[in-house]
Amino acid sequence: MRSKGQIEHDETDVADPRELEFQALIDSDQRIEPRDWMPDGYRKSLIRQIAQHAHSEIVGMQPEGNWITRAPSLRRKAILMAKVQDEAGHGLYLYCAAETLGVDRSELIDLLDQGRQKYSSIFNYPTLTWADVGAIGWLVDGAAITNQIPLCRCSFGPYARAMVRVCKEESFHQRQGFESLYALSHGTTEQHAMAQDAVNRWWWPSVEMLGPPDTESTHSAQSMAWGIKRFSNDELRQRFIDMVAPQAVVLGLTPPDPELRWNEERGHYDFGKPDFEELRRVVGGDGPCNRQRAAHHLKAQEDGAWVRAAAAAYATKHPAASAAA
Ligand code: BYC
Repeated sequence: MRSKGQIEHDETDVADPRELEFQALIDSDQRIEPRDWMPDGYRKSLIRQIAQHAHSEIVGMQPEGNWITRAPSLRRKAILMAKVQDEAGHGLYLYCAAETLGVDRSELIDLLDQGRQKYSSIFNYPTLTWADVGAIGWLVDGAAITNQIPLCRCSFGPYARAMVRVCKEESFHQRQGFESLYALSHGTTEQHAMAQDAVNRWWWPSVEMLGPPDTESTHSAQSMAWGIKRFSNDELRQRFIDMVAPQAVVLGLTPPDPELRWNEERGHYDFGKPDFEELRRVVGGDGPCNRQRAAHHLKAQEDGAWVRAAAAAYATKHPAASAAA
């Protein structure tokens, strides 16, 4: 039988025995480890996706970091600081996972700063009020875990293992966002209005961040054949809507989608058409905050150069101490 991963090959291809072994591992749902042979396209695709994912975690600290100094209470400030630190940790696990594929994180970070690698569209939107922090936790982390739980079963071992801890922390982030938004929604009239306004602005970008529709997704078919992705962008989008639509009712907030309603026959929520033209524009660099996010990342890299140089010099002088740390 023709295996799923052979979709890009011509019938006349002479199969490389290493490729057959690789595909057999994928087809029997086992993990590919860094020491294993892998096709160049698989390696490249993973580096692309893991790097984009790592960059998203790091750039994703900016919109929420914007509210650390203005959180409304010490408790909210402590929670937000811990969450933003978690995102930094996720970025670091992911750069480590990418490094097992033979790249160095400094190369990836340079590619990001040169605009040659992407990060998630969602972080190019501004956080205008405190309620945006709750909306990000509920919707953005909600979309992120919908996408990332299946990645715990990704065929590449180091990526799949990194995702297990990331998903546990993201689930906690989603709950804190829900709780924060619930408090606002059930607070004063002004607080309720602020929560509703945040949901109005973050709803569609969160629905869109799961990627272009399947008909326009360039990588999905091959990534699914290789067991990198387990579900298509549209399947994940439906799962996300099915999760958050009933949660919105509990929150007492109305998603800005007049077509959102339960479809008994399908066993899913129907929803309106996301603005994929806007997604294309934002991914292409023309979102509300793309320039600000890129400039801030570059400045942080430059400002931190001396720390990296000092850490490297220390590691050279004291290799045993650095390995233990
Ligand atoms: N934004 O063929 P497609 C977080 C690109 S952070 C930007 O469907 P694929 C958090 C795509 O890269 C969560 N670009 O691609 C952190 C491709 O372009 P290239 C971030 C997008 O890879 C802090 C092109 O469009 N999560 O949780 O099959 C605070 C065609 O797309 C986007 C991840 O990164 C987008 N939204 O599927 C709070 C998860 N969508 O590369 C929370 C890992 C598409 O050919 N990544 N593109 O130039 C994935 O699962 C997949 O890469 C995607 C896209 C589902 C995002």
